[in-house]
Parts: sequence; C-alpha cells; structure tokens
Amino acid sequence: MPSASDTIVAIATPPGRGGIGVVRISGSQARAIAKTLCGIEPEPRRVQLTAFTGVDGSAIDRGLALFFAAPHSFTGEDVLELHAHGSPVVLDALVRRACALGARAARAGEFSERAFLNGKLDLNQAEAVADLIASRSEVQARAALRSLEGEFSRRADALAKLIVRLRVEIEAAIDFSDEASEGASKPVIERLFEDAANGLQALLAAARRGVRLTDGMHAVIVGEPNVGKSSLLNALAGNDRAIVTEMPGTTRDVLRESIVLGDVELTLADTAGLRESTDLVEGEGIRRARVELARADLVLRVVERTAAVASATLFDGTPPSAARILIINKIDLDGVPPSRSERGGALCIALSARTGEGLDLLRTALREAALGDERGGEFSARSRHVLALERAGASLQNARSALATATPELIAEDLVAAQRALGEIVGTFTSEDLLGAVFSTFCIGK
Ligand SMILES: Nc1nc2c(ncn2[C@@H]2O[C@H](COP(=O)(O)OP(=O)(O)OP(=O)(O)O)[C@@H](O)[C@H]2O)c(=O)[nH]1
Ligand SMILES: [Mg+2]
Repeated sequence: MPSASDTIVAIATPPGRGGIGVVRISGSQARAIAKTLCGIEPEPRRVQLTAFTGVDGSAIDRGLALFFAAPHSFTGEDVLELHAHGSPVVLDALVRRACALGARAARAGEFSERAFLNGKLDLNQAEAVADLIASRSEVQARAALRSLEGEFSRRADALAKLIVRLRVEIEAAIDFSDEASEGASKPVIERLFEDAANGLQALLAAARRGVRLTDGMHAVIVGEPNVGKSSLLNALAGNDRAIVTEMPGTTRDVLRESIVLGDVELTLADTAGLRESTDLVEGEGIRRARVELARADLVLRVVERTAAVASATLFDGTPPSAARILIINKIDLDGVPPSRSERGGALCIALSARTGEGLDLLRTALREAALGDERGGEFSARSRHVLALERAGASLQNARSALATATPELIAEDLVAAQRALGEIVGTFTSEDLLGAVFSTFCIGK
C-alpha cells in the first residue's frame, strides 16, 4: 500500500532522448540518497556537478545534483533533482538506483498531490500545473498560469467569505430576534445575498469560458443537407478531410478537426444535414448531429444563399449558453460580396466556402467567440469547477428564497452547502475520492 510518507522517484522530463533528462526524488530519504548516489553533502539550492554511481561504485552518468530542503520545495518535502544526460537507459538506471536506496516509483500526479497535501498549492492550482503542461496554444498557457497564480482560487475564496458573512448575519438574527436588530439586519442580509448571487454568476460565466479554453472550444457546423457544411470544414481546416458531393445527405457521421486560429485552438465538428429521412444510416447520422449540437459551445448554422435566413427556428436545439454564428454560404452564386452583420441577435457572416471569400471574417468571429468578452483576463478551469459553482448557486438560491418562510437554521444549512461547494474548488473540503479522481489524470513525474 503506497504511503504518503514514502520517498518517491520519477523521471520528470518527457520519454525519449534529449540533451538533458531530469529525475526527481521527493521525501525524507532524498538527503541520504544524495549522499550515496551522488557522493555529495546536499546543500539547499546549490547546484553540484558530480558522478551518479551505481551499486558497485561505477559511474552511471555525470551530471548536476540540485537539492531543495523541506519545506522550500515544490512538494514541501526534501527534493533532489538529478540532471543527467537525456537517455532513457541512463534515467531508468538512476530511478532503479534510487529505488534500491529506499525510494519507490511515484504514482501519476503524486508530486503535485504532495504539494497540495503540504499546503504548497491549493487543488485548483495543482490542476493548473497540469493544464499548463497540457496547453496547446498561448491563450491556454496564459489562462493556466493565471489559475496557477491563484486568480480563480482568490475569487472562489472571496465568495466563500461573503457567504460566511451571510451566515454570521443570519445567525445573529436568530440570536437576537427582537424587533430592533431584525430591522437593522434585514437590508444587510438582502444586500449580501445580492452580492453573493452576482459574484457567483460572474465567476460561473468565467469558469465556463475557462473550461472552453482549457478543453478547446467545441464548435459544431449544422444545417440542411447540401448547404456546404463539409466544404466549410475543409476550407477552415485547409484540407479535404470531409467528403463533398453535390448529393444531399453526403455526410453521415460526425467528423472532427482541430484548428488553431492564431493563439487559440478549437475543435470543429461537421455533421449530417438535418432533414426528415427514412434512410437508416442517414437517420443515425442526423441523430448524432443533434447530440453534437446539444453539447456545442459554439454553433455555426449554415444556410444556402439567403434562403430561410428569417426563420425563427434556425437555432433550435442549440444550448442556451452556446455562442451562435449564422453563415450564409455560396455567395459566389449570387455575386454578392462577403459581409458581417447582425441578424436576430446572432452574428451573421456571408461567405463562400468554395472560393474562400469571407473566410477571414469567419476566422475573426471564431477567434472572438473562443476568447470570450474578457480578453486576456481568463483563467483555466475544469468541468468539476463549473459543477461545484452550479451547486453553490443552487444552494444560495434555495437559502435566498427560503428567507421569508423557512427557519434561520434551514437557511443556514443551505449556506453551509454553498460554502462547501465553493471549498471543493480549492480543496478546503475534499474527499479521498475527489483527490484520487483529480490526481490520477496527471501523468507520472508531475
Ligand atoms: N457555388 C458554391 N458551391 C458550394 C459552396 N459550398 C459548397 N458548395 C457545393 O455544394 C454541394 C454540397 O456541399 P457539401 O459541402 O457536401 O454540403 P453539406 O452541407 O456537407 O451536405 P451534406 O453532407 O449532404 O449535408 C457541393 O457540390 C459543393 O461543391 C460555395 O460556397 N459555392
Ligand atoms: Mg456534408
């Protein structure tokens, strides 16, 4: 049974060959391992050039040893880093040697988990480390860094404090339920509820954008058969990924492509044209298209030329929180210029997937949608954070609507639930299960 008091070891650099490879060791044995394996007296934060020796005293490699004394290290424990030559053979030999000297191989995410357990990072920040490492665009990297620096945690924490104040006010109203104090605290309570609800809404919106950034925005192309959805996917992706024919009902399955627009990334899904169909395969394709639509962050609704633009049902099936862009395709047939306008609350772009006219307008709009309103102010977030904020919001709402009818004890219970949900984000309230679920998604050596 792995224990949190074991000394752990793992290769910290990516698998494969490189100029340098790093092996990281954390725990109470790190100092003793440094003495035997490196033959040095470890001094905190001092780099020492040394030979790494094997069991028989022969050299495994020559490299740098770097020691951090607890608690001034990433994990909060004694940490030894061995910077060797980046050969998998050398690095494996160092790991085996460290294990022979009392360490054990680290589990996925175990270094970050220890940093969390030792109070070096909160849970949200530990996740941000993983997000930063996994980032595929500059915007994702910047957002992860903002979370790592505590932007999201501070906002969640400020809200939790506001809810504590609410509890205090409400409990004071229980204790001194005479006329005078009730009269004085009621407007205060109302205002605190208002502030907390607004703050929660704003944080939830920011967290949703954060999830979109972290996971990459999920954009879905939908529309009637033959309007040019697959042509649009190909044009944006810059290849012939999807089959295009003049036959309506060509696309049957959902096709995904990842596209990078400057510093942002999004996935684009092409879907089967929506119509009533008796064809079994096409029918299944249409069902899949609707599923895809229901989980979209951004819907690209394509129509042919100016047909059906006025219809109120164009965006049926679109989730309320998803951004919408209406695309009028095939403008080359009418000889009209590309344009960007506003129609019925949706952004509308007229273009030609065939000639490429107007694609730049669409790329700009996609980038804007992926970045959200608060450009540059985003932080990375995960679905579990959004779920926790939604639960906090529901509990807060329950407390607020119970204000007139329920007993103060019941109201306080809802507030405690809201506070706990907020605490899950930074890890103040966590179960073993949650920690296991979070850290097992990390890779080994992290
Ligand atoms: N003139 C013109 N033709 C286009 C344009 N975009 C697509 N087409 C043509 O329209 C036809 C249908 O294109 P697709 O991209 O297969 O349309 P789709 O919406 O994916 O069709 P389904 O998969 O059947 O739902 C093809 O013959 C395309 O060449 C355009 O901008 N201008
Ligand atoms: Mg198609």
